[in-house]
Amino acid sequence: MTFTFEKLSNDLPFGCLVTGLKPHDLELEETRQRLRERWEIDGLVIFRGSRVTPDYQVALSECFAETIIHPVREIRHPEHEKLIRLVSDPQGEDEDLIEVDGVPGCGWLPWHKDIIFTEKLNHGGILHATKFTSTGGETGYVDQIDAYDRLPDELKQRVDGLEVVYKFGPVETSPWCAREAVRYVKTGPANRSMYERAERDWPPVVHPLVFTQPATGRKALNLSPRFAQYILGLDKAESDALLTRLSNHLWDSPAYYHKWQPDEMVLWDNWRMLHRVTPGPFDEVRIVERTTLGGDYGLGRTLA
Ligand SMILES: O=C(O)CCC(=O)C(=O)O
Ligand SMILES: [Fe+2]
Repeated sequence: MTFTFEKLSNDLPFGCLVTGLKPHDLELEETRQRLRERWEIDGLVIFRGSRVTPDYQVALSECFAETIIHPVREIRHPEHEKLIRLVSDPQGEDEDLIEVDGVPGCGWLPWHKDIIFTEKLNHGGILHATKFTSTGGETGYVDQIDAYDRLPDELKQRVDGLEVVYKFGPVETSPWCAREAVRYVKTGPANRSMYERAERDWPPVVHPLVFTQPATGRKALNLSPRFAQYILGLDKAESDALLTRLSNHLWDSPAYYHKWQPDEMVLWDNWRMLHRVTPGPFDEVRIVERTTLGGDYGLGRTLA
C-alpha cells in the first residue's frame, strides 16, 4: 500500500486528502471499505497523485455506489455515458454570459445540491477537471452537518420537521442561491433547452429541511439554496425570512475551495455537502467531468 490519508485542513470540520491511490488498490475490499468510511465521516475526499482516466474515475466511483446516468441529457458526456461534462467556453455559443457583482465572468454556479429538483437525491459524485482556468473556476464546498451543529438551539427546533419545495428553473427563480448580485447577460442554448422543458420534466418536489445520516445519526441541514422556492405550510413572509436566515448561515459557514491541478478527483457526499463554482476569466476555457453516484435517501417526493 503506497497511498496515504490525511485531514484536508486543520481549520475545517470536514474533508480528507488521499494521496497516491492507484486503480489496482481498489481490488482490495479493505481499501474500498476505508474509502467509504472517509466519505461518510469526512463528507469530502480529494484524490491526488495518480493519473486520472475516465475508467479510473468510474471504477473509483463504483466503490461508493452504483453510478447512474444523469437525468439532464444536455450535460451528458458524448463518449462516456457514466460521466457528465460541463464545458465553460466564453467563446462557445452554448455559454452563459454573466456578471457577478458587476464583473463579467464565466462558469459560475451558486451553492447547490445536485439534482435536488428531482424526488431522488443522488448520494454524491466524483469530479475531475480536464481543463482549468488560471484564476477562479474553484469548486467550493460547505458541510451541512457542521452547519446544523452551529445553528442556535432555537433554530434547530424551528427547522425540525419542516419541508422545502424545490423547482428547476433559471437562476433568477432561486432567490437564495447567492450572496453576490448575479446578472445573466446571455443564457446559452443548452440551459435554455433545459429551462424550457422544466415545467414538463421536473415538477416541484419536496425534501425535508433536516436529514439524519443513517450510519452515524448525525443531523445535517438539508437546504440547497439553488432551486429552493419556499417552506411548505408557512406563509410567504415567514418562509422567506427563514430561508434568508438559513442561507446567510450557510454562506457564512466554513468553506473549502478547490483550486484545480492536473490529475485530481474530488468526491463528495451530496446528502450532506453543498457545492458551488467561482467565476473564471472571460477568455479561458474550463472543462470538468463528473460521475453521479446513485442511491436515494428516500425522503423526497413530488409536490402533491
Ligand atoms: O464545475 C464544477 O467545479 C462543479 C460543477 C458541479 O456543480 C457538479 O459537477 O455537480
Ligand atoms: Fe453540482
